[in-house]
Amino acid sequence: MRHRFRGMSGMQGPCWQTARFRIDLSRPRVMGIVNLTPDSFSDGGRLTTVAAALSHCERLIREGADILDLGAESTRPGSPPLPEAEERTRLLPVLRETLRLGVPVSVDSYKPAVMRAALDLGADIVNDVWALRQPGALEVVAAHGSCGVCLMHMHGEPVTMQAAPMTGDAVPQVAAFLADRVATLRGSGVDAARIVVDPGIGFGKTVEQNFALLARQPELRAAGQPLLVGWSRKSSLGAVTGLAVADRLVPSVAAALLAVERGARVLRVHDVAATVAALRVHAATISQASDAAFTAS
Ligand code: HH2
Repeated sequence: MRHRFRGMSGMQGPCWQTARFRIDLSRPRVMGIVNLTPDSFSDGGRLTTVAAALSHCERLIREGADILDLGAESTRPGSPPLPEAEERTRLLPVLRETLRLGVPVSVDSYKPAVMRAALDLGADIVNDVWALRQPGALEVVAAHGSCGVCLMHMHGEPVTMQAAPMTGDAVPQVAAFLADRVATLRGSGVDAARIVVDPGIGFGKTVEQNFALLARQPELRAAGQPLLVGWSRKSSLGAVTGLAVADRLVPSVAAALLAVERGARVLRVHDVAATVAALRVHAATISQASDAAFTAS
């Protein structure tokens, strides 16, 4: 088993503590999306067997994914909730296999029983679009002691969120929500190093609000935690480019890079290879910028 993160002793900068790995966030990390769903908005119905899912995960890792995010229920606007038993049936057999791949594995679920089952199997991270607001969810994460958690902002719920999106300036509202959720978790004994936050692009927000969250992303630092963002193939990118979901690679990579420029530390993406290539360009630029600064001083 390869361990990309464990054993990185002397890690000084930002990091994300997860069940098996302490992820160094001094450089941006790529979280590869693995949708085990029949109905996800951009890639549903592709990974219908454990073998297909596993081979997709292996491909994402070859392309440079630092983290895998397994989701069994679509949260696209209008999607109905999935029964818990069905979510477990889709998720757990794939999780069991992917935990052998040597990278942190995140589970995209808001149901406490599914989170508990995934953590019992050894999942590293809970990625919750409800930010642990479902009854019992916070207790599951707090009781675990070391898993990582991503707290995402969502206005309303998937079934109705786009029918009645947020009103007013989304940025301070999202920042306050995330800061409040972080404080609640900290108050329940969850160590700050375990927590990242996410503005929830597309979750009950207008196109303008989503882009305000990108333009003014540094204001979200008020939550005091590393930022994860998920722009990949989202409809706001379609709204400003006119491109169909299958053609949103370039806008997705552009948004990811803009987010990194504004401080994002984890990018949740479908297209890992292209995102990793863009990040290499970013890293090469950053290294020259700091060299220049060093030479000048
Ligand atoms: N977006 C989606 C699902 N989970 N989790 C986080 N933390 N941040 C996000 O932006 C986010 C998320 C929706 O995207 P996708 O998984 O591609 O689609 P679907 O929900 O239809 O499966």
